[in-house]
Amino acid sequence: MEKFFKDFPKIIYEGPRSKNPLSFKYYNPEEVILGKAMKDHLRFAVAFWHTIRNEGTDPFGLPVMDRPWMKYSDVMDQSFAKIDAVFEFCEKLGVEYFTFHDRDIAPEGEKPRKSNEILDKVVDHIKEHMKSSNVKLLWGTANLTAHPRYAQGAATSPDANVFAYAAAQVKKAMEVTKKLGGLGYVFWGGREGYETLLNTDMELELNNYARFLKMASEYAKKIGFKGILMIEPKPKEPTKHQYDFDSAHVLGFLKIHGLWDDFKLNIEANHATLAGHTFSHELRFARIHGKLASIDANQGDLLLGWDTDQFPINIYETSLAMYEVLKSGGLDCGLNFDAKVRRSSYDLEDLFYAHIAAMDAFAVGLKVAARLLEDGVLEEFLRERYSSYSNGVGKDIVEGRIDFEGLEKYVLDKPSNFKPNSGKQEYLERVINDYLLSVE
Ligand code: XUL
Ligand code: CO
Repeated sequence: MEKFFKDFPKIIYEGPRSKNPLSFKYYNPEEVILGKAMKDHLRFAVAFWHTIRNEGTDPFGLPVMDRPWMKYSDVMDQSFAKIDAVFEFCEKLGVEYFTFHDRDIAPEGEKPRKSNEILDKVVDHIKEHMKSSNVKLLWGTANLTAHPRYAQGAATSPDANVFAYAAAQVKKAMEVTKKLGGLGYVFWGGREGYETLLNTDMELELNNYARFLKMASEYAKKIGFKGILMIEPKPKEPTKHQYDFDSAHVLGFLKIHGLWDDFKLNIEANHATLAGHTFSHELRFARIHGKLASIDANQGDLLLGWDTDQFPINIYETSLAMYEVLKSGGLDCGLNFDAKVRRSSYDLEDLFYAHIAAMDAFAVGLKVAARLLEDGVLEEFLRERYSSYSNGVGKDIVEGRIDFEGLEKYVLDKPSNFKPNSGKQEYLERVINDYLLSVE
């Protein structure tokens, strides 16, 4: 039954020439690209916390968004209404997945036992919707940042009681994610970090974080959860230094602590920017290590040093991102719009415009990336650029057949003024623009 979005049509593909702002110009869900439907390449998800729960508060202002599902005085009625809203919104938009934190969908009770009971009621309501809907859960997670007990971290809190509260919360969140058929479960180290080393036992905190993650992974196996466990890197915010800084950092951490086989990565574009990387850098690093599982699709603002979580519309970035996704053989989960409309975009229709623009931006990205791959332009260039490693001394290096002495012998009587071929960056940048400008 339509409750909140009655005034909106079902959003459909109308092609690039359509003037209808409530239609897709490029996202054509059933269109087959490289043997797979667009919707299956992309697996878009609506993020509950931004799209349903966010009312536009910021440190300087009150709620400004008129969200009819937030207007219920009874807290359970409101929780059910929020679920009704997410299903209705996804169905109208033609998005098949959503993501949530435990405390997005259900309020906390006075004891963890009570919180679990409340959560179960809401999860049952979700299950009811799922019986008659195509909408599914991409991944679930726990909110280990909002409550005051987590003010100094959760798994890395200085207080073991907090570690226990966090463990109980994640245990339950994993159970409900399994119950709802989630494709994955995300660990974002919300306050797992520090403000000052003066009061921080970094060694204990890092070891505790690893202990926590190991317990989580063991529990997932114990309950037969088949989804992917993922860590979502972020360098800072809310803490000054977050332990899950970036892909390289997290993968090193997994290796050091014997967790390599237990986790993959959920890469967020804006977190890459905060770490001083491009989005594609983070995706590439994850991909070449076989760890690219999912994406939080958003974008930051290069002029602002915080996590602005804007809807992704930069087609240059989405194209290079989808290139990494295709090279990776696809995502285990999908593209979650961890993105919010600006505070001044408070109409319900702004939620549609934002998602439509982002879905079209990734559809363009997918098309461009598929053509780049089909034509093999970048791959051919790389093959050529690194060709000296396919034979002669290069092959000996790669295959471990030569040492420093052999290499010295190889160069000793060669001319000193050797330099490799041009890197041709501008040529390649133009190639990418040509592909972007000819997308159909
Ligand atoms: C915070 C962030 C989170 C995670 C899930 O920056 O990205 O919302 O995606 O906890
Ligand atoms: Co995120």
